[in-house]
Parts: sequence; structure tokens; C-alpha cells
Amino acid sequence: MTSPRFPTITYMADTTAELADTNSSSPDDASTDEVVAPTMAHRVSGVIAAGVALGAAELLSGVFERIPSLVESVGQAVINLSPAPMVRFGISAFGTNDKPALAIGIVVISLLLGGMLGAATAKRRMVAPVALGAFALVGLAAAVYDTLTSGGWAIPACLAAVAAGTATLWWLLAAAELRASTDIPAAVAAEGRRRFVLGSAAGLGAAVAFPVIGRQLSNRFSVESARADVELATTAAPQAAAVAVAVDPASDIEGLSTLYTSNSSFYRIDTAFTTPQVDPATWTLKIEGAVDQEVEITFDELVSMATTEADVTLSCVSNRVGGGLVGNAQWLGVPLTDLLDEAGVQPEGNQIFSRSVDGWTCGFPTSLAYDGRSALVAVGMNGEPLPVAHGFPARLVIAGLYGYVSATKWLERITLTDWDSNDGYWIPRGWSKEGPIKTQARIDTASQRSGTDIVSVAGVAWAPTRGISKVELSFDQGPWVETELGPALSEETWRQWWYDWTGAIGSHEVRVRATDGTGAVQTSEVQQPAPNGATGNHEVQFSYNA
Ligand SMILES: Nc1nc2c(c(=O)[nH]1)N[C@H]1C(S)=C(S)[C@@H](COP(=O)(O)O)O[C@H]1N2
Ligand SMILES: [Mo]
Repeated sequence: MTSPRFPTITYMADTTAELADTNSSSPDDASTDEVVAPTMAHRVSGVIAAGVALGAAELLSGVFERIPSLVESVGQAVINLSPAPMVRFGISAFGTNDKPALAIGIVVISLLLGGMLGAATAKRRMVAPVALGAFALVGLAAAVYDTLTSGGWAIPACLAAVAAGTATLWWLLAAAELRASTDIPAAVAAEGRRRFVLGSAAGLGAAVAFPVIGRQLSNRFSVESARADVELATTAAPQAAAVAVAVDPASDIEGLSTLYTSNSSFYRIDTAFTTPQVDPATWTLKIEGAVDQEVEITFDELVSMATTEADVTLSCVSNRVGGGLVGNAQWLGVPLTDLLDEAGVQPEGNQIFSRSVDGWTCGFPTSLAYDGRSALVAVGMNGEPLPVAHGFPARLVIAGLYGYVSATKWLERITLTDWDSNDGYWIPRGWSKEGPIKTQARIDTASQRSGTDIVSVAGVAWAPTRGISKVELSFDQGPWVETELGPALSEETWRQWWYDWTGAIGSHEVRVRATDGTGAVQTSEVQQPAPNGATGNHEVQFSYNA
């Protein structure tokens, strides 16, 4: 991409000069609009140039650790600046895929703008560097705003994007115009066509290869290898417990959630567009605020203290009735109260306010950490160091509280503070200050067992810290019938349940309700996730065909 303007066609120098003339005069002369009326080729050129511009920036961010990805910075800025209802919409529409959806959105919008840029640049060459420069400034502003990157390092990426995008666009437009000219010999038009096709193909190749290579290279900067070196206290792997219940019918009901959710299928919800890569060698956790003495602890110290295991079901407040933003894991960590006692909590420290490395915060009443529930600074999840997406090197796991008030990932600081003087990230964005998990039941499957006349209806139910004592189903608005229950790992985890139904051929519907350990039946009142968790009975349709 070195030739900035026209492909040189030596034997037709005159015509080329003439074309260049037409172009340079066109912006001030409305009557020449027809000559450069936007064509498909102009738009295609712009789309390809935009792709090359984005790709060049991504490539640089892969080569140099400090150069941020502009797409990531813009994505993070979109998340941070979006009004809360929009973020909520993103989570409810895309769930765990909200980040890929946002990244695709940013790229698609950039490419569409590129199409417009191609048309505008065909009329006036300087539009390309000016407009690309303006977009680069948006990227730069986003990078400066991004807490995880140092903004200045985005400048080389911005310059690369502007230069690569402008060069590509000018080159392709020149070829496109030559190709489309009417008053030149056919051979020249053919040459223009050839150049346009080859140039487009090369640009397209670069637009795809640059970011792919960049993303690939940037994997070098991940903390995956540091994570792989972590040696956790050897504990009974969760599989041991799972094996112990393998004799349960639950284990062979197809479609039923496993008792433990594997790390790879555990839902992921957070506001971090890029997973924070925290070097455990330099990371520390601070406990401060209303305490007798501040405590600062290294990762190695934390790991050596982490011998407490707890099976805890974690749920997102955004989970809709029947939704997948819930999972059960075996967590390994240090009881939060051990660390708090070391610091010495003072009476005014009635809120445990925590902060992650990327600035996300949340808080819950200090009394809850002391009421006997599992409350861990966790370093392990299902027998492995915390996956990076789930908070490596350390996170909070507090049984019975939705994640948005309690489960800080990439934990960096715990501040003991007054309940009223600090609000976590989601509180001013329309969510309740307190977030106890509501009793819920989900139907995972309602399907005919092959070769039988039985329809297996099965799922999970949870009411962490209260436990589940009963699950009931109602078929076709009929009376409630009790299901079988799987093992209760603890009162802080979900329980599997299942029921063998037989009945008339045709389509049916089934609703579920759970009763918690205190005897309280889950409410059938329908409530949306905001402001403090969805309620209502999950209901599905199924058909039985004999
Ligand atoms: N740093 C950080 N921690 C966070 C969040 C976040 O946005 N940033 N989201 C919370 C929310 S809303 C939930 S539901 C849980 C989800 O934890 P998981 O992604 O491990 O399932 O993390 C919590 N911890
Ligand atoms: Mo959440």
C-alpha cells in the first residue's frame, strides 16, 4: 500500500493526468457530481479501506503489548457510557455473548461508515484522511478513558489506521475510476479493472489477516501461563462428589443440568470488554477502610491460606425465569471473615465494599459475611485456578447474594465502609442496593425417553442459603405434583429434580415451582429482572407422540 494516489499507467499518461484533474476540481464544482456519483466500487473501496484501517491497528496492538486494541477500547467505552437500560438490554438480549455481539456491532458500523467514506472520498480525496483521523480520535479518546490501558500508546495505532486506510482507499478509488472511465482506450479500462479486482482482493486479505494475526499475537500477553503455574491446595475434586451421586437417576436424564457446572460452560457476566490480565506476581489484595489495621496480602500468601471449599450456586440478577445465568461450582478460597478479623472491622464498617482492577465495584452488609454462610475470597473453581474470565487471580463468592452485589472478579481491594456512603456500580443504574437471590426453579428438559411412553421432565431449583425442600409441577394447569429431588450438596447450591410423566397424545404444558428450606413456596407473581431479580414460574410446552 505504498502508492498513495493513482496506479501509474505509463503509456496513457495524458489520460491519467486528465482524470486527476477532473478529480481535483470536482469538490468545488457541483456540476461534476455525475462524473463521480457514488458507485458500488466506491463504496466497496471504502468498506475495504475501513477494514484495513481497523486491521492495521489490531495488528499493531498484537505486536506491542502496550498498544491497546482500539476496537476493545471503544467497546469498553460503549459499555461504560451506555445508559443502564441499554447495558441491561445487551445482557438480556445476548447474555454471555454480549461482548462478541458488541465487537461485531462496532466492526459492522465501522465498515458501513467506510462505505460512506468511499463515496465521499471519490468526490474529494482529502475526506479520507480527515474522516479517518476523526474516527481515530474517537478510538484515542476511548483508550484514554479506558482504565486498563495507557491512552498515549493508542497514538501509533491511530496513525497506522489512518495511514493504512487512506492509502488503501486512494489506491482503490484510482483503480475504480480508471476502470469506469468512458473516454479512454479499452486497454486502460481493462487495466483499471484488473487493478481494482486485485487491489480489492489484497485489501480484503489484509482486512481479514491483520486482525486475525494481531489477536493471535496478543495471546502472548495473557496471564494463562501464570495461571497454569498456580498450585492449589489439593482437595477432593468436585467429580468425587459427582461420582458419589452417579447412581442417581438424575445422571442419565438427557438435557438435565449437571450438578456442578463445568468452568467452560459456566455463565459469564461482567462489564469488562476485555478480560483483565492480572499478573499474580505483582497483584495484592488490600483490606482497608474502617479497620484497625490495613492488610495487604500477596497471591502466594492467599493461595497458601486457601484451604476452604464451598459448593455455591451463583446467579445473576439479570437472569430471566428459565434463563441460563446461573451455575453451581465448587469454590476454593479463604474465608472472608479470616481476612476481615486480621484487619479488625470497626463498627462503622457495616458495608463490605469491593473493587476490581478495572474499577468495577459492589457492596453488601458486613453482617452477612458473619452470619454463617459461605463467604470466600476464592482462588479456585472446580479444582482449577480461577479461569481468567471468572476472576483470576482472586474473586469474592458470597452464598445467597446475586453477583452484582457480591461476586467481584479480579478483586483488588476490600473497603470496610458505611452502608450509606458508598454504592456499587449497578446501584445508581437502577438496581436494588441489596440483592438476596430469589427462589427459582428451571425446567431443563421435557422430552420423551426413547422407546418408552414416558416424558422425562427435569431441571434444577435453587434458593441459596435456604436450600430446596420440594419441587412441584403442574401439567396443563392441573394440580401440583411433587418431583423426585437430587442430592443436596448444601443449602447454598441448587438441587436437580425430575419427574416421569405419562399422559395423552398431543401437546402439553408444564409449570414448575420450588419450596425453599424454610417452607416458603416461590412466588408465581411475574416480575422482570430489574430491580432485584425475576420471579414467576418457568413454563414449557412439550408434545407426546405415543
Ligand atoms: N470485576 C467485575 N466483577 C464482577 C462483575 C463485573 O462486571 N466486574 N459482574 C458481577 C456480576 S453482575 C455477576 S452475575 C458475577 C458473574 O460471575 P461469573 O462471570 O463468574 O459467572 O460476577 C460479578 N463480578
Ligand atoms: Mo450479574
